Amino acid sequence: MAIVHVAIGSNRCHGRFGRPAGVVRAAIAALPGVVRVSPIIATDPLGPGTRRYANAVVALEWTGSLPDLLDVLKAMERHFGRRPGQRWGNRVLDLDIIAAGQQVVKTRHLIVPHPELTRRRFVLDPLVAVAPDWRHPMTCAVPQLTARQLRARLLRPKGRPRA
Ligand code: A4P
Ligand code: MG
Repeated sequence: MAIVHVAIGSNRCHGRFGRPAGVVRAAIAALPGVVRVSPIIATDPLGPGTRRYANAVVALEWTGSLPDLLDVLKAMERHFGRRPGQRWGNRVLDLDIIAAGQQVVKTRHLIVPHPELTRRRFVLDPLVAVAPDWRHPMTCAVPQLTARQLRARLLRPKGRPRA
């Protein structure tokens, strides 16, 4: 059994679930094995999106493989009405596997930990809420940096050395 962290994003309304925060709430209710839930936060779009996002991170217990979980997440995105479109474009639901303990996966279809995780406040803020002490298995620092430390590093003004 692995604890997997999944990031949830939405910046389009849904006919039944309403505004993006309602879509995220519905996705949290539909995901299997959820054991921890971050607050749902409103964030400015990164990339070509034109609307604000609702973002959250959950921890879930998963007994299968990570590719199987990705299949479940992609099926859920389709079920919520997501249609293929522009990369990073507006979407009703985006589900990304952020981390799975210390597992590292690099295939054509799946990269874990998510490669953009360390650069995104809309992922690190809710990740810190559910797993502040999770350690990124691939940072160069020894010991490897926790979610809380990665967030502090991202927020530190550029060029200012650590105290
Ligand atoms: N894929 C590889 N690794 C993973 C993983 N760890 N989790 C592959 C999920 N999928 C993974 O994803 C494209 C392909 O990535 C998948 O088929 C899968 O095999 P997608 O969801 O179809 O397309 P996408 O989401 O447009 O692309 P991508 O690169 O996943 O974008 P991101 O990283 O999801 O970013 N701004 C705010 N404020 N909040 C957001 O949530 N999200 C994005 C999308 C852009 N700007 C945002 C937000
Ligand atoms: Mg995605």
